[in-house]
Amino acid sequence: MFSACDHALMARALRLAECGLATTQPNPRVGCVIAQSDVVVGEGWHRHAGGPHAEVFALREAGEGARGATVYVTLEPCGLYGRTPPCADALIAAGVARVVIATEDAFQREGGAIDRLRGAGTTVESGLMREAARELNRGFFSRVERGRPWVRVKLAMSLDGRTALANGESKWITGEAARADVQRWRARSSAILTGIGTVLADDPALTVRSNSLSPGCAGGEGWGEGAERGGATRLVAVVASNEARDLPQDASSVEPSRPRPLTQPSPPRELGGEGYGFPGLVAPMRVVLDRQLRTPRGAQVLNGAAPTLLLHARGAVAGGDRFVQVECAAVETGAGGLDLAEVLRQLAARGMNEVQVEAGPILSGALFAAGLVDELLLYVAPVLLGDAARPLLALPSLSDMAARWQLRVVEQRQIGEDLRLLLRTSET
Ligand code: AOF
Ligand code: ZN
Repeated sequence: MFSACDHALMARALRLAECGLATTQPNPRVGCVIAQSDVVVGEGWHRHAGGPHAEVFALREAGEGARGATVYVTLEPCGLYGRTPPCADALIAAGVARVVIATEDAFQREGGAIDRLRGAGTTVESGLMREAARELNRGFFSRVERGRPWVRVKLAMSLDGRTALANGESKWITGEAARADVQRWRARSSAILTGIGTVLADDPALTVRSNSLSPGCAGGEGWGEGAERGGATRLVAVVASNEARDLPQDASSVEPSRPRPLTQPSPPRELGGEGYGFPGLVAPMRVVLDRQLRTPRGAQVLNGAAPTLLLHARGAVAGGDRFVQVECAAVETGAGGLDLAEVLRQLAARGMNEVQVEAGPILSGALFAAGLVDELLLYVAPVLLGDAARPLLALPSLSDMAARWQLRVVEQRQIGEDLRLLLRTSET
């Protein structure tokens, strides 16, 4: 059903979508390519919530060139009025002949975009590179389909599985490259979740220090895994030149049907990089599970560098005025503290897609034990810390191997002197 050219153009749309990795929250990352057979006439990606969708940028660039063209879009076009008008109508008005979709969008279930497009005589095909498209928006799909964010637990350990000395000293187990890498994973997250124990022990800022991020998108140095993804630039036989270019915002400046030079997509430069030096970055919200509201005055998570949410037990009282700058919300408590499933429901209700847990062994272990972890980002430093040092996770002891937590290695890589493993827990 799909040709090699279809694959290459959808791969390019996926790379474009990656440009929004740190900027589209709470919206999905979406890319779009419009082509007349194998000639790209327009392309775009979604930059930020409230702004035009990927399809609109691509249609603007294609202008009249969209008539009779094929549209490759990484997410089912919207059929509903949201913050912007439905893309289905824009595609019909532009007279495109065929729409190829990588994956459906449960959020648009009521939208009826596909039926509307077909009703207007447009060919619609779905499922090209679906897995890659779902991978790009694991968090968005998790929130929309399961009502909870995608949960990634980040941990760093020694070769012998220890995270800190017995006295709690844990700084610098991993090297600088690994610590910079963590920043990139933070940047793509909607929230960084920690516990009051970590706040009291380490006083982390949990912000994105973006001088370690490069704003280059899709496959540049800036992202954890972009480099070996994609391949559209090698596959599509329409490369006119390698010169860098900017995506025009004004359709009138575009020559229709001009072969597009398939170079690295430019980052969304028109967005200001307020405070972070990274264009358009949506600063992840810092979320602290602080049952009794013990976060001390002067704690770095209370600085104004990013939004902060303190989740506490019902009836907890904050003394003084130290939380005036941050948001506090009550969560039901269970046997072991705050109800973690409820915490995640509340984060989803606030539009959180990907949550990165950077906490100690107790909170990380409790999330594991409750079956609420999707992904483990594990840095392994080539050091030994000895028997008295602290373990990776506090998990209940098992008497039966059948009850073990089974993970699957998704990726392994060396980062500086350390190893990085990405593991997943569920079938997702
Ligand atoms: C995007 N970008 O390129 C596409 C989206 O109300 P809005 O404008 O924020 O629209 C959000 C929804 O639109 C989003 O959740 C998704 O279902 C759909 N498609 N969204 O932000 C895009 N194509
Ligand atoms: Zn849309």
